[in-house]
Amino acid sequence: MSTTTAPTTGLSIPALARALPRVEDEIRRMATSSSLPIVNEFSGRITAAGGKRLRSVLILAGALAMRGSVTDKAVTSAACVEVLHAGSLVHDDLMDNATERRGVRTVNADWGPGPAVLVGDFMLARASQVALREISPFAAEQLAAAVADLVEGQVLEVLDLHNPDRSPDDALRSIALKTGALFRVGCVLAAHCADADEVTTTRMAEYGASFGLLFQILDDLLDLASTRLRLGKPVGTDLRQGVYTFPLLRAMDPELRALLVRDPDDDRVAEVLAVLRRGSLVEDTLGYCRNLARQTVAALPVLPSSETADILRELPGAYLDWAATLIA
Ligand code: GRG
Repeated sequence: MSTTTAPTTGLSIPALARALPRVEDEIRRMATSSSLPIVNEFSGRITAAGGKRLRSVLILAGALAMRGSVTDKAVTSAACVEVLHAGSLVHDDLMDNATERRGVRTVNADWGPGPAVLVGDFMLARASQVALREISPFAAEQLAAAVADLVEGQVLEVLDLHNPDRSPDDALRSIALKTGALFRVGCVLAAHCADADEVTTTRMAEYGASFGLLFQILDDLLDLASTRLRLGKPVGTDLRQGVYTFPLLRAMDPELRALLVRDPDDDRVAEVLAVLRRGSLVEDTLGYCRNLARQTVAALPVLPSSETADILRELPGAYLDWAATLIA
């Protein structure tokens, strides 16, 4: 989903639009804070290349909706989450042998696998350090727990590579950790920075976790049901890597199972995608996601009436509608 434009719901709100450049400044400061220029070059490259900044939008909108303003700590929280996210992408690209991310060359492609481990580690360490020093020990602890979740989610995915017996629930467990945890912690930090009460914080955590699941399931669906032209990147990558995702596992039947092989060539990938698209993959997954989007919104705490609270209510559905437009 990297090169297409995600929904910009909310960016018409001046306080939100003003806060995003502050987050960018913080990201740049953190990602280029090494005493070693070469580390700054690589850590700075992936973070400067952008990304949708969806996690930041959620954190800033959450802070605005709960407190009415975006504090420096909320800005730093968004930047820490983005730098952690980018660090995990550096490691993910290394594991996938990817050569491009966010339209720029990956660290592993340009500098090698060992340095990619180190650059990702630097980014994780710096984000944790800034969280401890500039937000709070609670924030640092929550972020560290989210990193552990990301790692466990990724381990679960690796353990199930090429496994056609992986169940949809197995896939959900993995993505709740590898993607849901960072959305969740972002919303928890937004509540923390807004001095929200415990009930509000718990509900924001549920909203974030559920949004993360929705986001990842749609990402997985697009890899199976969109096109290179619409998506701006190749499709079928999960199949090539042996990652059998939630939408595919729900569509599993004997015909599909017989087509799933290790290292499929282009013709086999095209055949699997064609079988999936002829069936109810899209309808089934979008139906599941519509329900999940409703659950996500229902998890929101009671919030004072504001434009930003409306954004938090609209964003899950807007994201789903946007993803649906990318399906062939
Ligand atoms: C040490 C933190 C750490 C992680 C190591 C590699 C790994 C374990 C975890 C991978 C987690 C991962 C890459 C999950 C996928 C998350 C995801 C949906 C990424 C794409 O997010 P977007 O589309 O990306 O928001 P942009 O580029 O828009 O920010």
